[in-house]
Amino acid sequence: MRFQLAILLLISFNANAQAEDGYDLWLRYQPISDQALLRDYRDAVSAVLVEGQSATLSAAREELRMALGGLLGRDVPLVEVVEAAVKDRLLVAGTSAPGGLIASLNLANDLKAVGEEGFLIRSMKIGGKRRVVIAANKDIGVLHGVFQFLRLLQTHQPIGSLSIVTAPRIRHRVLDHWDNLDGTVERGYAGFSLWDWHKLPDYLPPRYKDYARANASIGINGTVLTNVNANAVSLTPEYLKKAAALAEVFRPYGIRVYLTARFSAPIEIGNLKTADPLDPGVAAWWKEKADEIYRYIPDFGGFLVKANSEGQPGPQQYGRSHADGANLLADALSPHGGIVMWRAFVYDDKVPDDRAKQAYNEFKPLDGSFRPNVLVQVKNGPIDFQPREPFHPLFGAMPATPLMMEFQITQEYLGFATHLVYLAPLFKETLDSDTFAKGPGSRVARVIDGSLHGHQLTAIAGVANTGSDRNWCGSVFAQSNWYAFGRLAWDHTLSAEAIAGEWIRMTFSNDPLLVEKVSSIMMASREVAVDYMTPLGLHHLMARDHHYGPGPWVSGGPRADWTSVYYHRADSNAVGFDRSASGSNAVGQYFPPVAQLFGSLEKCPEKYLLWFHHVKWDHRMQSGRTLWEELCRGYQRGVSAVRAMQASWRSLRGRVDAERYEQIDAFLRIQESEARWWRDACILYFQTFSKKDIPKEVDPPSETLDYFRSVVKRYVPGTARPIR
Ligand code: GCW
Repeated sequence: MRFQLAILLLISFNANAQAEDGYDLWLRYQPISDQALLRDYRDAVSAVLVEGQSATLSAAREELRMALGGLLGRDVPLVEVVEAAVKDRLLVAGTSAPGGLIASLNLANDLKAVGEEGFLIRSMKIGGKRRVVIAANKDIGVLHGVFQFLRLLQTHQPIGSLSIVTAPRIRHRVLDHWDNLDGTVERGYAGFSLWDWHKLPDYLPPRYKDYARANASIGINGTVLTNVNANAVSLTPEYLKKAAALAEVFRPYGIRVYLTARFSAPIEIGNLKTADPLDPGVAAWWKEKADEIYRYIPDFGGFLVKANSEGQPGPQQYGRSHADGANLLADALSPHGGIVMWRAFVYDDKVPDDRAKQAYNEFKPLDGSFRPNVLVQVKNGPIDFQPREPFHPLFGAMPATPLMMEFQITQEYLGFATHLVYLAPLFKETLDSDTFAKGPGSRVARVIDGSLHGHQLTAIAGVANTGSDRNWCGSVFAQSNWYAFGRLAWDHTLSAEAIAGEWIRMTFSNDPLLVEKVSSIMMASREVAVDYMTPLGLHHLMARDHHYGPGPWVSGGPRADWTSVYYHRADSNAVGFDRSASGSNAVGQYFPPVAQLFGSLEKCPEKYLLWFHHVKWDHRMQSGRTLWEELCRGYQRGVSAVRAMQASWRSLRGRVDAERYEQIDAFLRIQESEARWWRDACILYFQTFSKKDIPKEVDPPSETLDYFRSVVKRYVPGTARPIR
């Protein structure tokens, strides 16, 4: 008896643990406990009719069945024809394909606004009955609409008089996986790759479908399966079959597969002597390769390419330009409708110019020379996904070329998965920056969505933070960054706060106190990380190679532009990189009002101060304090804020399931201790230049500088490694 009880307890304990281990992401569909709301929802959706037949519509049905069953605590009948449920309040979803109920509703005009992937959701009276209608032009729009409707229920929104019309503002909304064929993930902090290449194509675990569901629920419609530090083997038939199997799983969810193309593939897997883009044999090889890929994957999206950057092969090896390289691949893909996403992340320590200027110098002259199916993929800032960067000067500077955004969702420079850093404020900061390319209002978002320069081909990519960890992203809060990327890719006008609110409600609960506290934590968190890592425009201070923890002293080694001293330029007088007209003149790459703002020591926003200026330690800041004092206080503010985050989280004990609560609590402890590590190491290091006392309101360092310099971290996850 006792034994049975123990087993029972064990089972129920495990069941609870399983239920909240983070696997379900924001698609938990937990029962709604607010009885009034539950009655309302049950009343509004007592049956569901999804019109039409396709794999995508089956996915919509399956999602509705599962979600409504969970949320409403009972099975909601899925009916085939409207008569069967005529007495009930019905949810109707579908396209206006002839013959159906939706076709009879005269929505044609409204549906013009929703394009191929968008949808409308409307409360309507049909035959005297109240109905919720989800309508779209294409099946995938119906699926997106279903997810949006479920989001309304998950976040406890009123659904009595709905009138939603939405379409994505950006056409290709893509996750870039830096996943290697050996299962490792470059800059991945959530275990190994999601793609089990070894068992593909035969074994397709449920996780692949759940990945597609999660992406579809936030409108992501593409996935680059392989690392930009590419391996040509991924283009061999053996691996194309594997990629095709994934594409098959993702297809009903509207997600296309892309691959990275290693520029030297014609040599490595094609036995050619050259990869010269102007060589007819090379062009023929890529054409044949593209044809072959489309035989395996008829809706293949195209190629993402990193060329002539950080040791990757590229057209410049043959004296050709990036445009020559991109156009070669574009011509191979264009008969099939594929696109090339050609990265602008190029810099070379042999070039005697500021690294921040090199992508612009290289690409701006090529404006207008790319094929129509090429996008140039630009990182949000001119260096490399730092906690804060000004927007990349290429945005707005290449009007004749579609530029796409590359954000990093994985937290390479933001403490990895254990630091709680909500990235929507970072994404928004870039998207909302005004380039002044065509006068005021020329925001980066308008470059990306094509509206500024009239481009139809538009795209945005996020470097994924997913992996084999049960919770997908290495931590629950890291999931919010995947979520936020997708939501902003769909609609960059959404606010970071609104997105956080949705995510919190779906991921934790609708408990108002919890929503408020977690939202405050999240909204502050990016600024907090900037404070304890790189305040006032400092950048690239992290440890060498693995980028884990502080390394402001990093110098020497193979390349100057991989050291910290290259970027902070501290001396006994001052600190910061002079990119003004008297320095590298990187400011000159921006349009005049921006160049003047950034270029002036007095006017430059203090958050970018040391990015653009070499500033004296006793320079007076807006606060009246010296730069040195402000720097130290910034570091301290960061640490104090993490402590406040911890306290706020702890006040929520009991409002979150124990498993996730404890993990988050433990991760916040890690974050607090690493924030101190950053603060102490950086302040002590910079003090060797400023020779000034540490202000008294700053906690004294716990160790000596020698100690911090001696810290060696081994086997750090996500570290780049040879891929061949
Ligand atoms: O941020 C740097 C990373 C590299 C990465 C590179 C890139 C994939 O440290 O690991 O390589 O950027 O974006 O190409």
